[in-house]
Amino acid sequence: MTNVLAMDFGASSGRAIVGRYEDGKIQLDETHRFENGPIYFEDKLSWDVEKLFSEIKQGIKNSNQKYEITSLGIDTWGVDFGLIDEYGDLIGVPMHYRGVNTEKILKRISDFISLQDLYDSTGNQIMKINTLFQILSIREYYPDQYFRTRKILMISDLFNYMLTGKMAAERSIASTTQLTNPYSKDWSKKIVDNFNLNAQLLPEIVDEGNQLGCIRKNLNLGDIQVINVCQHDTASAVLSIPATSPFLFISCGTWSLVGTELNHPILNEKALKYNLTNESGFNKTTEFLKNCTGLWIVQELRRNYHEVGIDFSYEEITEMVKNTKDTVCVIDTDDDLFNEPGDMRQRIAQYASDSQQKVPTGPGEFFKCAYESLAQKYFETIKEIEDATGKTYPEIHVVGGGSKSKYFCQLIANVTQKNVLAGPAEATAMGNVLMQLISLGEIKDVAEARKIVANSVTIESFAPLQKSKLVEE
Ligand code: LFR
Repeated sequence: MTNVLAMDFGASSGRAIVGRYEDGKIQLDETHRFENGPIYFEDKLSWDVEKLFSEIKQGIKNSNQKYEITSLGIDTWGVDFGLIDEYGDLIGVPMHYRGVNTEKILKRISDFISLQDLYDSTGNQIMKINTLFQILSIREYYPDQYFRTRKILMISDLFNYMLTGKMAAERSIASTTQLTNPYSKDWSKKIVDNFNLNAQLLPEIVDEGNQLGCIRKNLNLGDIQVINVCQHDTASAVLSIPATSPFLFISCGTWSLVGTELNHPILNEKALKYNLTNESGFNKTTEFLKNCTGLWIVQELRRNYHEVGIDFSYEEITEMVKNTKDTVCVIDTDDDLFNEPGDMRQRIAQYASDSQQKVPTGPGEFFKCAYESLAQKYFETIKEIEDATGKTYPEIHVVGGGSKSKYFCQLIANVTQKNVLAGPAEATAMGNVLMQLISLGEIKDVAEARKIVANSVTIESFAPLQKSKLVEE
């Protein structure tokens, strides 16, 4: 039996999960869970790096107490990073993308490069949270910090550095920066030059599976190898999809990443028009996808009710939604209005009245509006992906937390009129574990890894109800 540790940083919580591999199957065991909400630092939403690093150490200790751990990998969401000074220390506190203010910088991008050229050079969907725009804002508003910087490390690379003392940029997380070339998947010289950035700030890119080094002895955490897994959570999630032929996926957590896996990027006019992104997956595959808002709105609604003393479980939410027979308004879940933390009921109400729709009343209607609007967004995005790739796909793999809701999976199947295959729910942790096992030589390659997932978890299938039947309902 081989035990490896996946540290997964999600939007509300971080977790230490041990993957136990034996007899062609993987079992996951959560050994530590902690809050990962942003903190306010000098009025800016930020990463609580010191606290999170002690949670990583706690996660390693708990896991070591239960099992003999061979290696460790860290994954996080994309785009956020820390700045390292000439002494190897972190400058200030890394900003959290939900609080960044890059609007003014974005308006001036065309002074440096046309949007078309920016897209062609990086393949990335233009989003105001992208690392490139965050770096440019720091240079503009905090020049003292920018000019003291010697290296820029994405958050998962930063934690790896704190554990091992080694700096590197893992390829999949680097591909979320809008600073990499979509073909070579290395740093884009063109972008670095156009924006007058210092190329020395960007660490060497390493492939997933690279063994970065052992945890520093003085941390007293044992002899554990740190492996560069697919450190972008989405890339780890896609790696775990037990598909054997081309497929669509929805990696459904706080964000919903709706896309397909290709062996080349797509940079045609349609891809630009639809704002689809090309990011790097395992073995330099391309994840051709759209970053859509995901369960974020549902999570915020839950938090809104919690604040007034009402705690809804997901089961209760599903019941309420099913019992809400009236049609509800449809919102554009990607509208900027819903980006930041806040009262989603008030924002949904505003959206509904601005768009001359019926304003929801009561929790059932608010939650139903969120779920139905998400499913509608997936449907539209899938049409865009099929149009840009020129292919149609009969099935969608839904992975991540959202795959646990039978109601939601059935709704997605009905709205998209495609079969939904749900699971694994712990896709990110599973992908993280798989990459470590591949690196350690325990699993041959990704094809074998995906078979192991199929052996290890139950994949539930949802066939769409025919459109005519849906109308009758
Ligand atoms: C999902 C994700 C997306 C990325 C977004 C922000 O967790 O990593 O792929 O675009 O978070 O970084």
